[in-house]
Amino acid sequence: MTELLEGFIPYPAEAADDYRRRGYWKGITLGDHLDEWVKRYGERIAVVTGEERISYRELGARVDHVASHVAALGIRPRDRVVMQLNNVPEFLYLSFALFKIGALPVMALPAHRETEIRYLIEFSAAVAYAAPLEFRGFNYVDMVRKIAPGTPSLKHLLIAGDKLPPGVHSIGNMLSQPDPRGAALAGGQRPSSSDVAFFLLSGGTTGLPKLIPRTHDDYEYNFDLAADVSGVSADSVYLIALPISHNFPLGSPGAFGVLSRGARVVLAASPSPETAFPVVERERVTMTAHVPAVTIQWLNSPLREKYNLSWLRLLQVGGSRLSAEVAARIKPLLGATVQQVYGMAEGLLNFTHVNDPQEVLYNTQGRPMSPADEIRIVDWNGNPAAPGEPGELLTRGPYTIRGYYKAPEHNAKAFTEDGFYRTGDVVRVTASGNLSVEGRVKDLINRGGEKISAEEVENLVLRHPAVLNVAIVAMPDPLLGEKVCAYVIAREQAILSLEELRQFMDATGISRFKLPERLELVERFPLTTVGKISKKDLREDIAAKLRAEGKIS
Ligand code: AMP
Ligand code: DBH
Repeated sequence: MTELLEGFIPYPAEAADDYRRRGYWKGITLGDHLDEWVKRYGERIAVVTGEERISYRELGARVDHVASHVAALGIRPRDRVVMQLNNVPEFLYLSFALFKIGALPVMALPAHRETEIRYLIEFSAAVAYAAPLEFRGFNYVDMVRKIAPGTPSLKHLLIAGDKLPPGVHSIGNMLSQPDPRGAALAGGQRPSSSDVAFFLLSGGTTGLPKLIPRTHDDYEYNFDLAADVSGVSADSVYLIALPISHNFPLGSPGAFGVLSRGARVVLAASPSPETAFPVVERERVTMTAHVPAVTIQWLNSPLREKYNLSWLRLLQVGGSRLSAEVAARIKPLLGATVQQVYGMAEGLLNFTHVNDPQEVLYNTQGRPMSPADEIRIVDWNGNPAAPGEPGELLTRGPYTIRGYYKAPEHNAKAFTEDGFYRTGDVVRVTASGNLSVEGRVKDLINRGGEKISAEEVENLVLRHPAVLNVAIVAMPDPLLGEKVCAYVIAREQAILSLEELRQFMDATGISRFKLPERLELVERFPLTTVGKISKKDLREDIAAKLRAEGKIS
């Protein structure tokens, strides 16, 4: 389509021409790429889920079938669809179906709850919502039914699972019912490769998640190059244990990069050793993506001895900082080479390479994957940091966005005038030329890879009648890296416990991983020289307390 999606900031024409000329952008939509893979890899197995093995040919047929069904429902090019499917094949059928008709998935995570989902449906004016009926004891249809009366744009519920309640569309049934309008696809308006294909979510620094528009061209380059850098071949067997809608298991190289090579995607319900190890053994999994907390679980699990994990070649770890000690245990205990991945849904991906020396593999977060990735490291004044000194990482390139969707005010702060994304990460270039992630400028808590905006949590805590003021900070945690700690000044006479605060917040329907895990009641906050709350002092305070209690070393 020629007209731009409203609220989308495209790559400037000159940069786009350059990326095309240099062959980074191939000018092919994700739906057309899938057709190509189906043609090329036909009867090879594309997806394994439980006992079921789905060939490329079958995957292609199911995608087309679902595409005609959703088109027949009236879902049109550029309509937004909030997708909250977990690691089930329906995720792949529906996302590619939507890419084909040019409708735009908004990739929510299974852990999101009412607050986030209501916001995403409202903000994107979504016409449809897709989810499992139930996952980990939570009923997504009940949740969206609470939301729906307040979101008039929402017309269709597309649900995966058995025994569905009336009034929802079963994605499973779409596969078994005759194709309503095979021609819908051929006749419909076809998306162009420079259009937005879908939205990822960012941890965000202010309030609720931001929508990250990824185009067909840029995302294909993203997973194609990531597949090269992580050595995906037709024989690779890639386990998806983290939530598939996250950029890491989706496209770094993730499901899409693996499918682009004729290799095999194995879906697991959870990364826990109980669930994942039997699958790794049975399916002879050769590579997977972890956050550090999962790696630590795998390394410490007694089940490691019970299963044959010897096919595992490559363990990608990212999302939050992996400690060198943990990195060094991976090869001896799991037999796999570690690949550190420092990535972001906004674009830039950094990788260590399997042949790097141990010093690089264990102590750095790798280097940008594309020769066209531009990076700058700047000091507090925005001037280039001295070589080897830490500073904020800014980046621009053929797969890094130029702006969040419909967020002009935030974009003015999050991007430089010449289009660099301010990552908010403090990094340093090591002697080997790799990046070391040292910390953050942004006010985020990174709970084992889940990014939590301090401001979002603060706004919720402030609604509690006993709370006069609050500051949310990260507290160190040996397993997850960081957890949420709430410093609260209570109103006079008021009494507040952590349990009560958590229950109050839980009742608002926020994701549970965002709830404070420690409450510190104080009479005043430490202030900076200009009179702002000094979160630095609060972070040091809680770290000292945890050390004194023997909870961290
Ligand atoms: P998001 O922008 O929400 O996709 O989150 C990306 C952020 O996660 C990055 O900007 C980093 O702060 C953090 N991150 C991702 N990978 C790593 C890693 N390997 N080491 C340290 N931090 C990481
Ligand atoms: O944390 C992230 O967002 C992340 C980490 C590793 C990511 O988006 C990625 C790889 O693609």
